[in-house]
Amino acid sequence: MNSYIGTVLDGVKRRSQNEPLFLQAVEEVLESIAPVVEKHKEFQDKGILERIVEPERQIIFRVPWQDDKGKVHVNRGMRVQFNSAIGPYKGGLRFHPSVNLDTIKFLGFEQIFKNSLTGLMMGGGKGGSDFDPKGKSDSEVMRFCQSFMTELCRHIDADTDVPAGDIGVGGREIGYMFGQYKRIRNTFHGVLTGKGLTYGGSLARTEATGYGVVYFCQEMLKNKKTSFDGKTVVISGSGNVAIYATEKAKSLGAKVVALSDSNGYIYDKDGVDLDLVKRLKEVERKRISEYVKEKKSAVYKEGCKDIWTIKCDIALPCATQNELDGEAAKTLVKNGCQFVAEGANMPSTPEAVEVFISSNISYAPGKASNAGGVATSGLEMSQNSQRFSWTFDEVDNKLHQIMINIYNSAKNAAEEYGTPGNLVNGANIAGFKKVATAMMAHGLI
Ligand code: NDP
Ligand code: 2IT
Repeated sequence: MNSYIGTVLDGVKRRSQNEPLFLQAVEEVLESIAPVVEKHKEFQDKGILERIVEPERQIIFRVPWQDDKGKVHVNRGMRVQFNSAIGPYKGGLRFHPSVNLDTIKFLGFEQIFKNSLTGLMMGGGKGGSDFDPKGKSDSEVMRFCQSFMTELCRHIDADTDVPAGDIGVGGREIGYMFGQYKRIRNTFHGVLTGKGLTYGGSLARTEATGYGVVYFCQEMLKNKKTSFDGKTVVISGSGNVAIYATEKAKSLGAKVVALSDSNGYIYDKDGVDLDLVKRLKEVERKRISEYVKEKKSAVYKEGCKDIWTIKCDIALPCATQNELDGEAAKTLVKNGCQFVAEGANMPSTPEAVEVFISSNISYAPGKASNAGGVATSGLEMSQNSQRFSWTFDEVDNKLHQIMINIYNSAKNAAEEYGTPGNLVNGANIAGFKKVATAMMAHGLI
């Protein structure tokens, strides 16, 4: 390993011993960018790597709220403003009981390079809370969101830091948080993305991450002179990303046979009934197991990991980090899977990534293939600044072109730096170069 990178990594290990996810994300990026660092000695002279692995600012705060019975609860809220070299901090908010600073730091770090790849002016940030929206009433979710924003609103602004959704944060939560921001700050501007269409949201933002994953995968398929048509697809998760990846894959002629949640997965040999999934998950907020009660052709299995044992041509992990391990990757490859594009952030463990790369299948890391969500958030910001809104097709066409551009940037960077076909290296290198160049221009800050 390059000695500069080795030293920086040792520093991160020393300071972040209790942050395994953050370390995992940093390790992958630093390994990938070694050839760039070799070529640009000035990055070492100016301490670019030491700076890029340290957030510019971390905000951690108390979020007190009352449930419907009047009982007081306290959750922890946080926002990591990681890097603003190329634009205002931008990235989602995650509400899930597993959330801690490690989670938010890994997501914020990934976001720096993802946002850079989109070609838009967005820095990297992420936030969230260990609040669990599952099983809570609308009023409880509203009170939590209002309390969360009462503190967060001091730290964000349309030109400073623009949060959006992630796991556990969708249109409902964004609406409550926007309302509270507007009330306290007395300004109506695009401080959040993923807003409702009646108050500044963008058409196609709901669909964007899932559609974007499929657009990216379409480029991988084209590169191998094939297409989605007639392919069997397995998608993990059944949330926002999974649902719209399913929709787009189906519209291109693929058959999506499986979806999951954290309890288990469904297998429908006839192809999943998306209208039913949307009703169960988006409207009724039920578990995916309910699907088999209404669809007799399908089976439900407890435990989400085994979804990767289903034979498929294309796998799209769209649930959460480290959901696909080395064993699962080997099984997928053994069963003939040729394409893996990540909708989730860091869903494949390092061992799984190694299996995909060494077996020469086409593999896209999340920071490239799931960038369509944040890219369309960037388009929402543009529309808000213009006080204007574009049609669904205008936004969708821009999203599609951005995904093609990201694919080409990653592919070309991988070739230029000596690892053709390795989109992990390509995405990290292409994302890093722009941010590093901007940091150089800004001097030591
Ligand atoms: P949602 O909350 O809409 O859905 C999350 C899905 O993943 C649910 O099916 C959930 O199941 C499942 N899931 C969550 N945690 C776990 C877990 N620990 N084990 C197994 N399954 C789990 O979130 P999104 O669809 O928005 O996000 C999914 C992934 O995509 C995340 O990694 C997110 O960071 C990433 N992403 C999202 C973007 C967006 O625009 N929304 C943009 C780019 C990336 P359950 O209901 O049981 O919890
Ligand atoms: O991981 C991600 O890119 C997101 N959750 C979307 C972030 C955004 O600002 O739209």
